[in-house]
Amino acid sequence: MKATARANTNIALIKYWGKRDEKLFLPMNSSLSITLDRFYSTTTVEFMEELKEDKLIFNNNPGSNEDRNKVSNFLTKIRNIAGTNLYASVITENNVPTAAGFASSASGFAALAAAATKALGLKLKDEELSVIARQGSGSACRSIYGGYVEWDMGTRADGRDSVAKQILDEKQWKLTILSAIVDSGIKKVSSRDGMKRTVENSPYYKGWLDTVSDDLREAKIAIKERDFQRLGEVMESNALKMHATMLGARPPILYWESGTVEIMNYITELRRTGIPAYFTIDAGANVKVLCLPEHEEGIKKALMELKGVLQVIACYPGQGISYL
Ligand code: 2P0
Repeated sequence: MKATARANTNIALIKYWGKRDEKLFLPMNSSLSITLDRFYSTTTVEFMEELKEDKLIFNNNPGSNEDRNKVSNFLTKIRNIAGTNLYASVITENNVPTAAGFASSASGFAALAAAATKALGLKLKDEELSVIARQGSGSACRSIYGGYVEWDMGTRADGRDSVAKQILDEKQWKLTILSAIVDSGIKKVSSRDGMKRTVENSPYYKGWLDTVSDDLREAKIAIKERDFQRLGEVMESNALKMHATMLGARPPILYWESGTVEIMNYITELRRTGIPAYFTIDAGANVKVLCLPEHEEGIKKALMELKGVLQVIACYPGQGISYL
């Protein structure tokens, strides 16, 4: 009753921001992401008769109480599906800069869902696994698949149709995603709390909901036609809109650091010189820059020279869940 799975993290081009059901992790809008090849979580789950509670080892350390509770609550959902009450030992290695605007919860819960369900002998389709992973962390439902992935928000109250699907595999369009790390500290407001506050009281949230499905439609057309400029423009605009909703919340949420703004200005300038590149920012200070592989080296070098940038890592579209 033991299995190990690896899941890559993903970066949203069209963001998930806001829940309509917090218990089931049902989103207010559909979203679209690229699974990245360089950042991943590897998780081993073993269910054992002798355990009196779930055990967690996270990057060679006992996890925090909060992490343990999240993992345990999630495992209970899987225990209920499998009809078992055995506790498990969970050992997870995160090759993701945690809590710095990289979605470590996406790869973490995708790997945990895959390892735990395999350890219990459940034979699931990718879509069923996606629905389960979603209930650990919304963005985890996208990390089941490689390449370009859409998470359909669904309409059902039980969440069975709120599921991700691959729209293009990782080999079908090679783009570069440069992850620029400007602040590796613990972020100030979790995305969970940030999105909740925005839904509750930002007057701009309505503007988000009114336009995000058009953004998604446009991004899908751009991907289908391999139209880089169109994809970049809608991605960047969508990220800025998401951050604008947070600035309108009370108290406001600002994830950007000076290095964040430096990169945004640099990328905007770069486009004026005729080089296409676009940025996106999640619930943190780091910036991901989408560019064509032929421009990757030059842009990476220039980003490294910016004052507020600590590190730049090049990623490409990566694969979905694998079992080790
Ligand atoms: C995304 N983010 O689409 C958006 C954009 C951050 C900004 O999904 O509460 O860790 O666990 O469902 O998935 C990060 O939020 O939140 C996220 P929960 P999650 O990638």
